[in-house]
Parts: sequence; C-alpha cells; structure tokens
Amino acid sequence: MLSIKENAIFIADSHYPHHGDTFLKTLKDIENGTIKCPQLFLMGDNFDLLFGHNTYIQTFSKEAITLLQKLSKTLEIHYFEGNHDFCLKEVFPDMHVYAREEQPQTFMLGDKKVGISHGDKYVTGFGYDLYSKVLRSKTTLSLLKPFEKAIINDRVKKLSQKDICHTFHGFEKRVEDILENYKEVDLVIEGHFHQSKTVGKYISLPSQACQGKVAVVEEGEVVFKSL
Ligand SMILES: [Mn+2]
Repeated sequence: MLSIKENAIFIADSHYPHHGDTFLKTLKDIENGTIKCPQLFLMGDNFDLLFGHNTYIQTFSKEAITLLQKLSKTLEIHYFEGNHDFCLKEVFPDMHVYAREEQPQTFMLGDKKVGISHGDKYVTGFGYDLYSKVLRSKTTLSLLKPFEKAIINDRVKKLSQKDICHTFHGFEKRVEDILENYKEVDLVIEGHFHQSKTVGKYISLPSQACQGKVAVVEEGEVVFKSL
C-alpha cells in the first residue's frame, strides 16, 4: 500500500481559474523550490472546469496544465478527480489519476489507514450517480463537439459567477452518513465540501478558493495552513 509522506501537500477545491490564482502560484512555488514537498495530492475541483477528450476547455487553464504536466515528470502526484475536473488520465499521463469510480484509495500515514476521495462518492443519491457517469463518458464528451464552444463558454460564464463558499449546516450528520462507507480506515481525507474542519476521524479539507489554505503533513499530522 502507498504511504503518505512527511511534508506531503493536499490541495483541494481551488476552482482555478475562476476563484483566484492561488493554485497557479502554489504550483510555481513548487517548481521554483520555494515550497518543498515530496508528494502532492490534488484532491479534485482544482480546476473549475477541465476534462479530457476536448482541447478547447484546456485553453482556459493552459499555463497551469502545462506546469502540472512538467511537475509530474519528477514529482509524485496523485489526482483525485472531482465533479469539476474529470477524464484527466489523458491530460496528465505521468500522474496517478483516480476517477470517481476508483475512489476512495487507501494510503498509510504512519501506522494509520487513510481513506482518500474527492468527497462526492457517497451519500449523493442515484440521480447524481447517473449524471456523473453520463457526463464523464468519452461518448458524451465527444457528442458535445459540434456545440462545444457555445456550451463550454456558457458553462464557464455561469461557473465563474457562482458563489462557492458556504457553511454546510448539519455537516456532522452528513459526515456520519459518509463514514458508514469508511469503516475499515482510521482516518478519512476528503475535499468537495469547502468546510475546513475535522469531525472525529473525518478531515474535510479547506478549499484553496474559499479559505486559501491547503493541508500539509507535519510530524505525521494533517494540518491546515496557508502557504
Ligand atoms: Mn466537488
């Protein structure tokens, strides 16, 4: 089983480029050595809209994509696809990319078993499951082609105006339901909810877009911090 390394960084829900450019700045700092990390976890929704089988959508985030492709040649990067960024294996061939159906993955942190997922895998309902599957299929994305610029432009415009930072009332109850699916692990790390809080063994990562923070492993503990 793979291990989470000391000083590993978890970046979740950056929603780049519509909600700030901290994501790009962080990647540049990793490249130039200002930030040192042996292992990077991209926890999903790092891009506000990005998917494979389509070149037009990549033009919105070209610099960050190119930089990630370069970094992944020498840095161990694990990308847990989110609901805004998917079908990424062809975009990032040198990363470990986990599609929704391949999540969660289990890693070791010291002697603890850690379940890791973007956060939209469980307790979402049948409609969402079906929607996710259809949206993320190569066929659907290929069918979009004749209309792709109009559809993508419209989607991008709506997403860039969306208010994405909210307090999730009743979050503890949702966590309880999610944890029903994580009985075999000692710790769970997910993004998606933008809550930046820990509930029992459940770590809801900060959103880089909302709280401006990431998670870093320091002395074997997962801490939230601004870089
Ligand atoms: Mn999400």
